[in-house]
Amino acid sequence: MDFDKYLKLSNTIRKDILVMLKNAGSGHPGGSLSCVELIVALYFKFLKHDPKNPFLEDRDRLILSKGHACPTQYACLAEVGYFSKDELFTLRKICSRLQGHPGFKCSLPGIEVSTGSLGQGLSIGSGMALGYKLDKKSGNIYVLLGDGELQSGQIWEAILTASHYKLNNLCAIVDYNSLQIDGRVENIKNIMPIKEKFESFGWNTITIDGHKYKEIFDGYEKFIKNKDDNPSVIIAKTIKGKGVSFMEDNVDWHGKAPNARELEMAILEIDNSAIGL
Ligand SMILES: Cc1ncc(C[n+]2csc(CCOP(=O)(O)OP(=O)(O)O)c2C)c(N)n1
Ligand SMILES: [Mg+2]
Repeated sequence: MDFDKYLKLSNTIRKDILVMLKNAGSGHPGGSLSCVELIVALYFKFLKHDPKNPFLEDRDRLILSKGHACPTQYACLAEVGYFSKDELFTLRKICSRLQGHPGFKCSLPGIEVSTGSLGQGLSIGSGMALGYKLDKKSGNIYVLLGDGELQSGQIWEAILTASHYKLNNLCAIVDYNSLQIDGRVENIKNIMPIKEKFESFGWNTITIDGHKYKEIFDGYEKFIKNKDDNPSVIIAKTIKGKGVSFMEDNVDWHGKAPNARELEMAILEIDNSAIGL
């Protein structure tokens, strides 16, 4: 398969994220850039959705549990046609529908739930997946989690709940970039081995490189085609700040906006890159 279209989209979305953050003067570049390919593949290939009808019955849903990465989701939603790209530049402004974390009450088309307080998204996603089962709806629920976020106890309650209720319509995705707000996950509170932990709770596990479209596509297809009763998790190895050399794997870029000069350097790099190959 030719992934050219998706590689171009990666670059467009990365540039949008950085311009939005520079314009806002704050935000989270590292964790936004690490999940670009994972989110692009959903909105542009795998989600059953309709940008002109955001509340489509039986739609697939994405819950951005690591809500601070919303610039990536906003940029994808605009690019795929939920709202105008001009609105991206209202990020983090007073009265904007694009707040620094996704807000359901902002009525931005495509946002299913408010997130940003880490640890809650998988519980919400499990509830939605269970609701779909009870209503005999065919859609799937995807929940994007941070690796640092897996330190929250509530996540493990949700992991237990999802296998108990046989939520095979639920796909967790772990953006495993090895960094959290203040350092390396393994030094702050080690979560490894994640694969074995999920398996011991009765989940199917799929391990991929979260920047390679071939592996991402295979991972989502495996989840969609799965016929057993288990929920699935895609453990995606990623690089925080991916695509901008001075941000990559650098905890300093967890939560600050680039200045004009840094933005210029970043855009130049992205324009000259062919990541995801
Ligand atoms: C309950 C809660 N505690 C603290 C924070 C502040 N916070 C925002 S991002 C972050 C680090 C998250 O790390 P990780 O889940 O690994 O995300 P990523 O590396 O993808 O940015 C923290 C602690 C929060 N948003 N919610
Ligand atoms: Mg992380």
